Amino acid sequence: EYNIVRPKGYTVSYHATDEMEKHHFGQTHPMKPWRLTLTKSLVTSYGMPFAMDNYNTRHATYEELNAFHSSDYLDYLATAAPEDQPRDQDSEKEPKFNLGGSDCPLFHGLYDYCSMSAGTSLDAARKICNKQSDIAIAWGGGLHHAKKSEASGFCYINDIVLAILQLLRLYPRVLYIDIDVHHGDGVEEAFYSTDRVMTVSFHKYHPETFFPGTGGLEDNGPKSEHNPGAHHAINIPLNDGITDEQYENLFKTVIGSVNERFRPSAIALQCGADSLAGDRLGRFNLRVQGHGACVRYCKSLGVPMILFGGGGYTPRNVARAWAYETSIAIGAEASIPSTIPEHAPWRSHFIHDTLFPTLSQSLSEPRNNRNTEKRLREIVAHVNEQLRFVQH
Ligand code: ZLV
Ligand code: CA
Ligand code: ZN
Repeated sequence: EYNIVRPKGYTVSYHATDEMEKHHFGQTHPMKPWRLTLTKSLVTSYGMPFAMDNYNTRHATYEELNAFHSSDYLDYLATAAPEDQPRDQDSEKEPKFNLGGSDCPLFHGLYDYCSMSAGTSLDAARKICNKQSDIAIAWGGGLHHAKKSEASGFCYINDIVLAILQLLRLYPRVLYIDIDVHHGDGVEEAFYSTDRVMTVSFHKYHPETFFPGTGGLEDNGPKSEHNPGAHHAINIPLNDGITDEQYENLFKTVIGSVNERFRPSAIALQCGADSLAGDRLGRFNLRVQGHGACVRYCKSLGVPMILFGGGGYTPRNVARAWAYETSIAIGAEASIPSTIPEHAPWRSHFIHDTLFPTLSQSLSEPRNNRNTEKRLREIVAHVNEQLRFVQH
């Protein structure tokens, strides 16, 4: 109805399931799976499903999860009950595998939730490998902190690592890019020692006060020159309040150079929406347009790509960003009106009826920008220095 047509010459697939969205981390926990429902409803009210292949995701199997995660960890994840949660009183009960703390609580249906998130990303990766999609969208994935044998920062199963392992069966080099406000430590660690995956994370960096505290500018992979992974981890540590203009410039400069040197055959882009202004946990001043510009730039590089979700703790803004980025994937961003459709469910939940709120609409008080132009130039210079070591 908004003149949304199938893109000519390429295919976009959308991977989701209503089942995942019904799970709850707990009343006070910032991660709200319901944001996926809000995203899907906005995408649908704009008529975007007509321009994509839409798939209902299945659960990933134990064997599929086992491609990265240890059996010990998976067995505990599959059987641990919310009752096993250590309480304040019985402090002798230590959380196993970091499960059951306040960041990674045990809740009913946890294993189902995790295997669906992974199923979404694995389905996306398979569509790319089969050449049935050029861009595959998995907003239910993007859980970048999970480790081989440990839950971390709201993440239990690292669906991104699982998806990249699939891509590596076909594609010689995969570029992982992470625009979540947090450091993509789990993905970086999983591919630390290989030169077939380059990881680039943009994040707020402050070791003492901001999770997870890793991802400094000088952390570029194994220090030994004999290790193939040397120079293949790129970290862009940022301060509070970065603006669209600064972020977009930095993103295009860094990713442009990385693309030239590394020549990726596929891209995995984690689109965590907690880097938007007004996010409950984030600290940046990005608008939906600035966040989306990163997706548009990656699309312009012309290699197959998976778009993952990730963080994002102000659901109405998560839905805005991921709906806008879906429109970029299908090339419909010029065809969709910036006013949220009259018939969109939960329309009043968006507070402002635009897809693109201004900074003052997103934030009650403006956040000071602590990123100087000088520091951003130093970051670019350091990245270019690292890339000199990367073979064409
Ligand atoms: O967006 O948490 O700071 C991908 C992602 O990147 C911490 N966690 C750890 C270190 C000590 N703890 C604090 C424990 C807090 C437990 C509950 C919250 C509850 C209410 C409001 C905020 C938080 C919170 N937790 C804020 N930051 C944390 C981080 C984890 C951040 C994970 C980001 C995940 C999905
Ligand atoms: Ca990041
Ligand atoms: Zn995050």
